[in-house]
Amino acid sequence: MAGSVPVAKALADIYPPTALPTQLPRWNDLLQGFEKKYGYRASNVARSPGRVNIIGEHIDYSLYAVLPMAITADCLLAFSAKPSSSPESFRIRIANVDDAKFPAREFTLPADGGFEIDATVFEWSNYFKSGLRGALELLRKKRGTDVKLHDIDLLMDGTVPIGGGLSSSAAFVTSSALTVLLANGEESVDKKELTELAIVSERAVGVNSGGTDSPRSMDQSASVLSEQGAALLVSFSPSLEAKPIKFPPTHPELCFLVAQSFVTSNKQVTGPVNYNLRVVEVSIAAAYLNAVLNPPGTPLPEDAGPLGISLHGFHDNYFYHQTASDLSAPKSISKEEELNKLIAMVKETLTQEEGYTREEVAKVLGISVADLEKRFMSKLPVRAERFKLRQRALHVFSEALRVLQFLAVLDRSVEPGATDTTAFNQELGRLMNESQDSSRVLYENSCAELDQICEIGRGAGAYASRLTGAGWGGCTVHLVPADRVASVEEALEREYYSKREMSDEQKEQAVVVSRPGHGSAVYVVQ
Ligand code: NG1
Ligand code: MG
Repeated sequence: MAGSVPVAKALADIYPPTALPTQLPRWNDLLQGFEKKYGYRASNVARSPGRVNIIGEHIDYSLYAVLPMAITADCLLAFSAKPSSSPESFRIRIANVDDAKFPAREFTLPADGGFEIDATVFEWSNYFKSGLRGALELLRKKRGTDVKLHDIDLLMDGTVPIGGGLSSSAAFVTSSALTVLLANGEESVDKKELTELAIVSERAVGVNSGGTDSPRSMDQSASVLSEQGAALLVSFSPSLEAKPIKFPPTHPELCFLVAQSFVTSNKQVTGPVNYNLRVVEVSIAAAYLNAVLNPPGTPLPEDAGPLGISLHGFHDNYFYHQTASDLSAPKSISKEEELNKLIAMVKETLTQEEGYTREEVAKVLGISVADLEKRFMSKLPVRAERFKLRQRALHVFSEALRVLQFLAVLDRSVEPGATDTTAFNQELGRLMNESQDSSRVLYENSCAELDQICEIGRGAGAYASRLTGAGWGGCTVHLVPADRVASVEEALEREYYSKREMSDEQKEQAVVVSRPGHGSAVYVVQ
């Protein structure tokens, strides 16, 4: 996770060879556009990609590791800077190649960084401002309060679809912060610092917060820290860590195809019956298991976090270790074995398929219904008669296990003599398909359209098709051999997209094909 954001002298340092024919003209247009707009040439381009989660869905807020990757689609910010003429303020001019949709903005801001960002309205330049504010804080921390700030001119080109579950926001915020740091004289930017500042900055914009404070850091981590040809294992405990996991060079034919469903699930509106309800359900399930399986009086952790409930509930630091210490098995049992044990315990302990009422849960926890609601549902209001603790817990533990199994397959496939790539791909595919089954049946975060898209993908030759991101609509990811990409795209068009009313923009953004790509980079214009 250490090191600086790489400096690129050529586009080949940023994209895989297959992407160059489309990227070269795009970059030329961007640089020419900058010169035309501002009357002089850009000095640099800051670049951060979008991301897609390959496997590990709805387990980040239980603090289990997830496996996203950076995609080719990205946010580019061409920029140039000069020292501000005033010590009290500095000027930002930011424009977008799509100026009909994202009109140019100009603002003069106080040098002390004390400016507001109105998160209640959608304003595209807010994402820049939030990266800017985070970057200024870091600069002041490093250099003291009297940093001499620069005026910056920028032109943006973003290809990550907005609201498509590919984290266009993280791409925009990280490239903005990177720009501001470089424009203000940082010679190099530490990747870890950039990631951490972007996580905090994006929270401040407040958009897409969905009412939860899950470690959404997977987005910024994947955008900044990814390496070409590798997925990124993001783990959250004991602290945020990210480790590139290489796909074997013998898998050149593997592509990830991301297909939108164009069913939208607005977390703000549907949270009480989907995303937030799941967060509450897993927290209650952890408390229930704790009460039944751990010695009497074992408390729930006090550091319940900003929600006032424990998002740590399922993680090894808490329930899992305490329970594991009760087991006769030696401490050294593998994580896989521990997860398997947990799955078995859930099956024995949480037997009610139909779910649990508030009264039933409260009784087992030894608290009143009012206390249960206060403890688990006051910060995240939910609407539910019954909580499906068994199914949600089984999903979390089995999905965490699948992430480990996915890593193990990748590990085996890079061993010398491992030549049967098709067998490995099929195994990776099987795990991703099982993830989809678990989402559909146990976590119930799929929907008819996502299920249909997955069936179409698999039918047309994908090794795997699953929803990615929160679900209930949104986006799917397909593991596809390169020679089947066209057939999967055709099948999706014929059997899904052609049957829907779609705008031209949606048609353009429906499918994105990518291999695991580079994270953030800065390009120096020659
Ligand atoms: P998406 O829908 O890609 O934003 C959301 C959460 C993730 C994770 C996934 C489910 C936000 C911003 N992100 O992802 O942290 O919980 O759902 O795996 O809420
Ligand atoms: Mg986002």
